[in-house]
Amino acid sequence: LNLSVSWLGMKMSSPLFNASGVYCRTREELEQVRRSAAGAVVTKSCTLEPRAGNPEPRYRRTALGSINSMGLPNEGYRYYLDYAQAYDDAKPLFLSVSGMTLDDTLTILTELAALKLPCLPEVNLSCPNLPGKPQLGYDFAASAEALEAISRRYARPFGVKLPPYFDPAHFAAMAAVLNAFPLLRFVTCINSVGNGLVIDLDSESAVIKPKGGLGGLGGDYVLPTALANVREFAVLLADKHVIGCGGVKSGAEAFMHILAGATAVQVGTCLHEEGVSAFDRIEAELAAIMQAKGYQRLEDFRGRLKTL
Ligand code: RRO
Repeated sequence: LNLSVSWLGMKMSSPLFNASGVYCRTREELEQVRRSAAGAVVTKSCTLEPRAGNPEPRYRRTALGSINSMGLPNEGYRYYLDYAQAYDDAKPLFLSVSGMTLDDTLTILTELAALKLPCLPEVNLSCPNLPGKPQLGYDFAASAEALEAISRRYARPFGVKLPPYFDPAHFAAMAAVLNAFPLLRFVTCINSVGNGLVIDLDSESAVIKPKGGLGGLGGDYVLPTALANVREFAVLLADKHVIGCGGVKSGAEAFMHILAGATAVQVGTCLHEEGVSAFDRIEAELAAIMQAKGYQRLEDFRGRLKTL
């Protein structure tokens, strides 16, 4: 059985890695993912300056997943560039970038390019938790403008993290934007389902403090939405890779993401709750499913979703 993935000149021994935001803010957390069974490592989305993020409580586990309004807490991009410069592992490293402005993102990417590191950026077009700042991925014209500027200034392969879309017209509109940029080599679907409200019945209260309780949903809540986004973009972006993210907590969901067309699969809420041993468990479960179905490699079923 072979669970390795080769893509964009990189080789991953497993299709699983962390979703940006989980286990990746500090060097210690990044090192835990690097030393785990994960096939790659992605950093917390970074900004020009370090940020403390939103007031706590800002993450809560629920019966069906999680809600968060972290507010982009991070150590500032130089910290992650330093980590990338010192990084010496065959396991691919991705740098998640989420400038507060397009100019900030371009500044970070320009420095990344100058360092010539073997580290692909995943540009975050979809943070749902910055008060007063809409998710860029929901504005198709602004997304096109950002991708245009990134393609011009960075001039190297890159990826984007997308918000979930909920309508075929929006899949088509965003795909048309994305397909205009050949340097855009991968999209990660999906970020959290933004601005849900979890209410605690006993206390009659929201469960997180920022934005009156609104926050991004992850976990079981989002699996079908994540799969739909992976599937639609895998079909619409024929020569790009789709990285699946959303609701993966066992080998079953990882298998479904790959069946829907994902090249690799990120783990968020489950990793937050279980720690990096989740990678061993999920990989073993995925292997067992493949074994039972008679699949030897991920390519044997990737994208081969049946429809009725
Ligand atoms: O830090 C956050 O609040 C956050 C970000 Br940047 C993101 O992209 N997605 C998310 O669920 N939380």
